[in-house]
Amino acid sequence: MDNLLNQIAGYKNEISAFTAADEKQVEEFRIKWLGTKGIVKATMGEMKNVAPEQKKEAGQILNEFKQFAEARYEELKASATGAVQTGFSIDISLPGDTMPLGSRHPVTLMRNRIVSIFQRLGFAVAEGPEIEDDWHNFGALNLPAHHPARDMQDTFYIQQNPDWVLRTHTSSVQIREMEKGKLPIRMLMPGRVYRNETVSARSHCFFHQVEGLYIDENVSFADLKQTLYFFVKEMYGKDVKVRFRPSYFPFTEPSAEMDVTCFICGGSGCNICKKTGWVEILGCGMVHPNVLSNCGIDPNKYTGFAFGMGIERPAMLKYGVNDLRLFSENDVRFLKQFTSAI
Ligand code: 2U9
Repeated sequence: MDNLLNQIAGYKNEISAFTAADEKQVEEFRIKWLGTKGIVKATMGEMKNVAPEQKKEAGQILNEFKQFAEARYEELKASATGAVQTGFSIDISLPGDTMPLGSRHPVTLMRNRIVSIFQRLGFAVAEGPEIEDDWHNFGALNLPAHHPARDMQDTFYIQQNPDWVLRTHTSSVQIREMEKGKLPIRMLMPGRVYRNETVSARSHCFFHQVEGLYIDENVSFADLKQTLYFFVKEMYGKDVKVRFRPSYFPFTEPSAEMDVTCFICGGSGCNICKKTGWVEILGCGMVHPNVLSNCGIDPNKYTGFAFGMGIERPAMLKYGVNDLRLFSENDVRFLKQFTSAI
């Protein structure tokens, strides 16, 4: 009887210490301990060797041992099945989780459209700082101090240094490219610019523009027109007509503004074109000789053309946005409407 008690105590320790990594090991446990040829059954068989007066007590101990082994088996089974439920099995017939799709900002979408058209003509993209010094934003662009045209662009000045401004156009990037002295230049400058204007549905204190610059020997106004015709056909379709109106910019001479037949009403007159049938899309001109000299380029040898256009307005027309402020509020209800736009 003592032998049997010792044996059962040893078995119980072994059972308690056993752990199963998976269902297969649980089954191995069952066979070893509770199977028809298992240890529990074999130990029960020891009853026949127990003295008659101890049989009652031995019976209770053996039953308790059997229950102990069965309880451990149930425990092992439950935890092995639990592990499966918490992530190790995959039901490949279930529909997949949908990944939330981000979206590009409508200003980025329009910028990319514009940039990709000029890239096909060989224009490279350049970027530059948004805080500029007076020379790169104004001086080099034929806008010396007190030039009345500086008032055309209400400027934000940086308080710590009155020589620094938030750039009012990306022309400052072109100046930096020209100063490098590597010609010819065929570049596009997209970017954010700042003007001190009251924020409303129709105007904002910052917006985005794309400017272009082409400088080489013998660049003419005809090159400017042909380049912009190509842009307009690609952007608005081949049926759109174009007109140039004389204009004034300090950094170009001659200067012009370019209109296209209204792509909303087709030229018959609507609210967008103010019943004129024409929509202004960009300003342009031949780079002023003073600007070339300011950057160390000989205006007798080189000529160039430049153009500039805002991005928000064409984006508003294309995507039907009626308030400029929506572009900078980052309201996800607005932004997620562009998930499928390209
Ligand atoms: C250099 C020389 C000349 C860039 C130009 C315009 C005309 C123009 C406006 C369009 C709408 C700015 O976003 S907007 O408000 N721009 O009309 N921009 S010519 O001329 C340059 C640029 C760089 C060195």
